[in-house]
Parts: sequence; C-alpha cells; structure tokens
Amino acid sequence: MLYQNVFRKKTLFQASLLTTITCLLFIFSTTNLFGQQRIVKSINTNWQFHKGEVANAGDRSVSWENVSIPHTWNASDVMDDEPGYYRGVGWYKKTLFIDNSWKNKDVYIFFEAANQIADIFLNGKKVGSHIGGYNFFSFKINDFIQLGEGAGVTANEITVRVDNTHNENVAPLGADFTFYGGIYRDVYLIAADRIHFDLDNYASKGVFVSTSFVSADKANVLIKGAFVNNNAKAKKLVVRSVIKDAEGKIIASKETAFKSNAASSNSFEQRIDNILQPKLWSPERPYVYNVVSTIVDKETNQQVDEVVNALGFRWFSFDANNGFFLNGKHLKLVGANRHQDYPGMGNAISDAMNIKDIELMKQMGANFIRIAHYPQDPTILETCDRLGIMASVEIPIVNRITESEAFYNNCKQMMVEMIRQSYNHPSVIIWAYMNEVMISPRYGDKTPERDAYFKTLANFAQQLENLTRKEDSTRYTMIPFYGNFDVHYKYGLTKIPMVVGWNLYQGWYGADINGFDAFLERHHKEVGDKPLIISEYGADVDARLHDFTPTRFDKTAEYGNYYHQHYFKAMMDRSFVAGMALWNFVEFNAEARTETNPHMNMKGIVSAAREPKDVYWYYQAHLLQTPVIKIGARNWTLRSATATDDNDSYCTQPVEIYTNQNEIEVLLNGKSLGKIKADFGVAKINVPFSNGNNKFEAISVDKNVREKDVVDFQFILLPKKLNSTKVPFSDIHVSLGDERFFTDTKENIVWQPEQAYTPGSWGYIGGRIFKLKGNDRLPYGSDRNIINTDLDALYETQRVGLEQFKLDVPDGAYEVTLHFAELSTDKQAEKLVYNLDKNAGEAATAEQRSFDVFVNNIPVINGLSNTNYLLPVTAYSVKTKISANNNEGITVSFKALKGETILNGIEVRRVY
Ligand code: GCB
Ligand code: CA
Repeated sequence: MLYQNVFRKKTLFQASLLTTITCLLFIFSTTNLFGQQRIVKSINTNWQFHKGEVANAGDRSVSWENVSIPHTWNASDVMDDEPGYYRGVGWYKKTLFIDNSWKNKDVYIFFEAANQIADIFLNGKKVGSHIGGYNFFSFKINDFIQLGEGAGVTANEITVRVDNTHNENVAPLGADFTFYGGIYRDVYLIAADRIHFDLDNYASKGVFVSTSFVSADKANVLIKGAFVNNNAKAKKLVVRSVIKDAEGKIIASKETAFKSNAASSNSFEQRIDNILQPKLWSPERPYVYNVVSTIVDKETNQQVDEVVNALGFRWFSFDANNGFFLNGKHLKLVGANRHQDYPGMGNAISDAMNIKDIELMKQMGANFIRIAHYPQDPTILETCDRLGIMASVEIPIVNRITESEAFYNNCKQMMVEMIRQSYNHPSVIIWAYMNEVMISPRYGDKTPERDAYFKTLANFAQQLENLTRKEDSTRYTMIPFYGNFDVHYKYGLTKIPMVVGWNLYQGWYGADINGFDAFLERHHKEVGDKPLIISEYGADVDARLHDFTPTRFDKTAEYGNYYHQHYFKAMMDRSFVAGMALWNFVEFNAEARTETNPHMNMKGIVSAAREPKDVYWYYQAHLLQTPVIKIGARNWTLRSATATDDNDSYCTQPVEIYTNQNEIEVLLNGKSLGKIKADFGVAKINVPFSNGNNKFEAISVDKNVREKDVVDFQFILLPKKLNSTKVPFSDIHVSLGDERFFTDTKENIVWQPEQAYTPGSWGYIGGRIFKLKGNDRLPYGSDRNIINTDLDALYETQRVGLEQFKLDVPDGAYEVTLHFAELSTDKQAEKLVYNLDKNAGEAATAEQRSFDVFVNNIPVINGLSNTNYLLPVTAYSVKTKISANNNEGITVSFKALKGETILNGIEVRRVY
C-alpha cells in the first residue's frame, strides 16, 4: 500500500480520468524534447557549524567554523585514546540565495540524511523535524522563504539543529559501529512547477515502478504514483510514461489524460503490457531501462515535470531446499555487508568513495550486498543497479528495542521511508530489519521479564513484517538473527520473515569452527521450510599480523584465510544455503572496540583504505569466470625472519596463491620452484626467501592463459647465529609474549615473535606468556587499547616473570630499547554487546609489581613499578646505549622486588 499518505493534502478532489492511450513505439512530437524539468541543485558548500547548543543561530557569542557538507563532527574523536565520542547537538547555518523566479514554483529542501534528529529552520521559523539518521527526508519550504521582486536572488538563512545524543526512542540504540553525528550526506534544493509528481511521499520519487510480470519472452510494467496541481485553477494534464532502453531508444509508452482540479492531489496507475523479449537484468548483464515519467500541460502543450526511474526486468525466488533463482536460473548469492565510513572522514564521504566500494565488490565477483545495518547513500543502490549486485536493505534496529510507542512508530516510519525511497531499484531483492535483537535482553537473566521482552520482540517483528509486505509485495523479507538457534525458534522468530538470516561466528566468537557446519544442518533439519542466508560471518584481520600456525582471535591474516576458506566451502557444499554476505566488506569504525587496531572492526576484507586483504582474492578466484592468479599475503612485502638453513642463505615460509586455474607454476627470482595443483581455489607452496629482494611469480600451467602475478618481497634474513659473517647482525625487534610477526608499516620495522634463548642466538630466559585472566577467547595478550602508542599489537603482548633476555651479538656499540605496558589492571574495559564471550572484558586484578632492569650489569631502570612509570595499559619505553665486549653479547636482566617482572618488546640495533 504505497499510497496511504498521498491524500493527506489540504484539498482533496477526485481527478477525472478522461482518456487513456497506450502506444508501443510511440514517437513524440519535438515540442517535448526540451520539456521543463524540475530544478535540483545541491547546497553543500559554505555552511557554518557550531558544535554544541546555540540559543539562536544569529548568536554572535558562539564561534562558527566553516564547513562543507558532507560533514560529521566525529571525524577524529572516534580515533583518540579518550573513550567515547561526542554525542550531542550541533548547529549548521548557511545563507541560501534563492532565485526570485522561484516564486511561481513549489520549493523543497531535500536531505539525503542527517544523524540522527534534525530540526530545520528557515529565516528563524521552524520548517520541520526528522527522526532517524539514515533515510532521506524533505520539506516544502514555500511558506518560509523570502523572495524579492524582479530578476536575481534573495538571501535566506537556513539553520539546522542536528542531535546524535543517545535516544531510547530512536534506533539504533547500541551497536558495533559509530553513530557519527552531522549532515553527512548531500543536501539539495528542488524547485518544481506547481504541477509536479508527488514530492510529499516520504522523500520518495513519487512514482513507483514495478514489473507485474516478467519472462524471457515478455514483460508487463506497472507505474503508480501521484501528482499535484497546486495552481489556483483546474488543468487538463497528461501523465506520460516512456520506457527507454539503455541506448535511449523508446520501446514503449503510455499516456493518461486527466482533468485535475485546482489545488488537488491525484493518483495514477499505468500499465504497459506486452513488452516483448525484454533484455533481462542479471549480474552478468545488468541491463537497465529507464522509465521517464512526465506531466504535460495540455493548454500549452508543455512538459511541466519529469521523474526518471531505473527499471530492470528480472524475476527471482528463494527455495528452502535449492536456494536462490534469478530469471529461472539457480544462482548462489555471494557477497558482503558494507558500512559507510572512512578513516579521518567518518560517514561524511563523497559519492565517488561510495561508488568505489561497490565497484570493488563487483571486481571481486560479488553478486550480493547486505546493506547493513542501515540504508546508505543513494549512489549505493544506483551502482548496484548498474553493476548487477542484488541488495538486501535494512532499517537500523540493532541489538535491542525500547518497549515504547515512540520507538515502534519511529521504526515503522523508517521502514516506510526505506521502502518507498528505494522501491524503484531493480537491485533490491530483500527488505530486512532487526539485526540480532534477541542478543541483549535488557532483563539479563530475570526469566519472567526476559520472557515477556522476547514475546514483545516477536510481536513487534510480526508488525514490521506485515507492514513490509503491505508496502511491497514484490520483494522478500529477512531478519538477521544471531547464532542462538533455540531462542529464535522458541519465540517463533524463525517463522516470521520470508528468508531467515543467520549471523554466525563459530570459530571466532565461538570456539569450534565446525559448529558452523553443524548449525547449517540444524537449520535445514528444524526449519527446513525457510530459505536461508548467512547474513554475517567473519574474522578480524590486522593485515600487519602474521602467524603460520594461527589461532582463533590472534587477528592474523592466516587465521582469517583459514576461517573464510572453511566457511565458504561449507556454504558452497550445501544447496539449501541460498546465499551469504560476509562481515564486512570494509574495515569500519566501532569506537568502543579496542584490540590491535583500536576503534576499528577489522573484519573488513578490504582495509579501511580499501586495500584488499588475501580473502578478497580468495573470493575473486572462486567468483570470476576470467582467469585469476593472485599471490596471497601480497601486502606483506616487508618480511623478516631467522634463516632456516645453517648457512644463513634462506628462510622458508609458506605462501598461498588464489586461483581458478587447475595448476600453477611458481618462480622465484626467475627460477621455477615447480608446479602445484590448486585445491578449491588455493595453491600452496613453501618458498625459500633469501636476503634482499625476492621476485615471486605465479603463472598458469595452461599456456593459453596469459594472466600471471608478480610480487616483490623484501626479506630481511636474520642469521641463525648472531655472529654470522654471511649475514652480519644489524638490528632486531622482538615482541615478547607473542607468536606473531608484526610489520609496523609506518616505520617499516618487522617485530619477531619471541623465542627461548639458545646459545649463539637470542631469546628470553624464564617466564611465561601473558594471558588475560578469565578470557578464554584471546590466545594470549590483552585486547585493550594501549594509551600513548599506535603499536597496540606490540604492547598488548608480554612475557611475565622472565629472568633475562640474551642476545649473543658480536662485540660492538649497541642501542637497546625496552618496551613495557602494564596489562594487568582493574581499570574496567568497556563491555561490548557483540562480545558473545561472557568473560571477555572482565576486569583483571591489578598486579602490584616493582623490578630492576640491568643491561650488561648496568642498572638502567631502578624499581619500575605501578607507582611510577608503569601506568595501566599505557606504553612506556626506555632506550639505552651499551657496548658488548669479550664476546659476551648483551644480557638484559630483570630482578623482581615485588610481584613479577615483565617485558613487552625489545629492540637492539648495532651502532658500530
Ligand atoms: C555482529 C553484528 C555486527 C558486528 C559483528 C562483529 O553480529 O551484527 O554489527 O559488527 O557481529 O564484528 O562482531
Ligand atoms: Ca575517543
């Protein structure tokens, strides 16, 4: 029921339908070629912004900063060491120079979004308010603007109060992403003729296009909508819809004549049937037609308004056993979720940056996107239409609801806005809502209250479901659940949507990765009539961290690869899995997160700077039809490790190559290392890297395939014995309590995982790896944000209780740097709701400690303690100069005075 609000206008007259003419391949008279269109122009530049409340916008006592839109006030405070970010009020103002000739027009202001409550004022008078941070909204402003006589423009002042304060009645209430405040998408002025397509229908196009029937042979199109005649007199009008193919050729059209009364709103409905041999829309060929809807004033025979919409001919269905079908053909939906922010910019990003993400997804071979957890910039769906990516779009109810009428109504409004605003995009196949709402019952374990809350949730889900189906019967619905099967089943949630989405993290938040396969089987067995999409799955990858024997939650690239390879195969193997959207396409800001890259959720398969990680190439190898050969860990070009052989000539490390070729030949510095068969998209080989540059090439054994890949790896070989003459010692950087390699890409330093001391070499003596008390998930180290450093990964790991760190370096002058951070602290970490592990984030009891540090018997640190430099989760470093004599090397000794000794990192550099 798209039109329930069309008739809320002041005067309501029934338009009389005079004639209806259908003509296929109708050629129009030239008078319409340059028909009048509405004026649409952005007003993004030259705004002023004040962070905080302002009594009135003219207040000169407050300071205003020049900004342009898109703008957020949280671009940088989400990355600092101070927990939290500004959630409050911000004011915007701008002088609007409006054309005097717009006197005769209907003028609107249109926002693509403002987060999250916006109040709009013009010349000091309130125009209106909008609630919700992710949908478009618009207001008619004729009654508020001042226009002078004659030619030229008149200055008007617009002010906008935006508020992103937490509000219990506005979704999202809490989530693992940042709720950036501000006017963060484009703002437009629209000036339309007094006769125009409806501009008061939830900031939608006012014209709704659907296909009532599509087959390969023929298609029927339905165009519905409303228009207004805001003239003081009745008008004879023609509403004309023209379908043009991608080349601009008219293939069908329809005209409907109306007599519209003065100040009236009129609905219309046009059918264009029997379009023969329509070019179907699909990921391989996303053929987009245009529907150009115009209104012609019969008196003057002039076009007065025009709206253009995309039209794709496609049909689709979900089947609980066999998955998804597009245009009658089986197609597995494979793609990703996507957040909308960039580092340093927050959510205030350009159209080009939005478009680029979708292009990157397409280049990977994705055919599906879950636009989560909220509707995004209009360019996103436009690009999906154009590139052939099917979309699920979602309103931002995340983790929990508030049991209030205001909350329910706001959510329903968001749903109606979303559907009407994005209705005409052929890429949209699913409307979704309520991400993981069963995860955080506000009543904890209090059973009766909790039970009531879950029942309320189920009831509200049903209401949203009904509303969605009533608004749009041409799409499917989905609710993305979290991985507790029983609770969703018990409260009937699995019955409500047309497609069930599961967000599953076995092998990440949950211990056993095989639990994923078991869960899929369980769904199929117990709710076998429900089509299924894995709406989220993912693992955090800090591309700077590597380990060839990775473990869950170590954030290494290698664990991420293992996780995705397991999941992808499990889903491809099961036909009842209709599709998947990995979490997440991009690394995104989640201010409350800590871990190795604080404030970031690193599950992105492209980095925050949009650099693909290995997993991206893995999917590409599976999804593209054209030859793909991509060397894995290709961003890890600066490596350093200890020689594998006794001559210090090489170090062997495994490398994965992602490919859709059967067999790959690998060359190192021009010499073949042999041929390897690929297994489900991955060819693996051990590579003997030598000191210096290693030119690594992968080519197809199939001589007809030209595609190949080359990566230059810089390898710094460390000698097995530090007095090696073949590879003279120069420097070493060791992360204690760590099993990973950590490449600091800013300083081009490679931190080695720790090792135990053996004579002639280097390493620790005594002690144990630090592990956070009561946290079973982290294999070692802490996940806290370390203050005063960007090298969180280094300081988060630690060796406890060590006696010495020894390096059998040759005689010479050295610089030794020691790094410490107190990881055992009772300073409470913020509890994160997505944190499925109950114990995680629990406060550890602060250890009291004090110890002396000697370097070659010189007392460098006297009584390092929690009462002096050793502040909780704060980086502390000391650099000392020392000489090694008599072949005794360097010995750093730790002497406990109270509690246990610690060391987080050590660097040794030979000076001469
Ligand atoms: C989820 C949430 C998503 C989080 C993700 C994660 O289940 O739906 O918002 O970002 O997990 O990375 O923890
Ligand atoms: Ca902060």
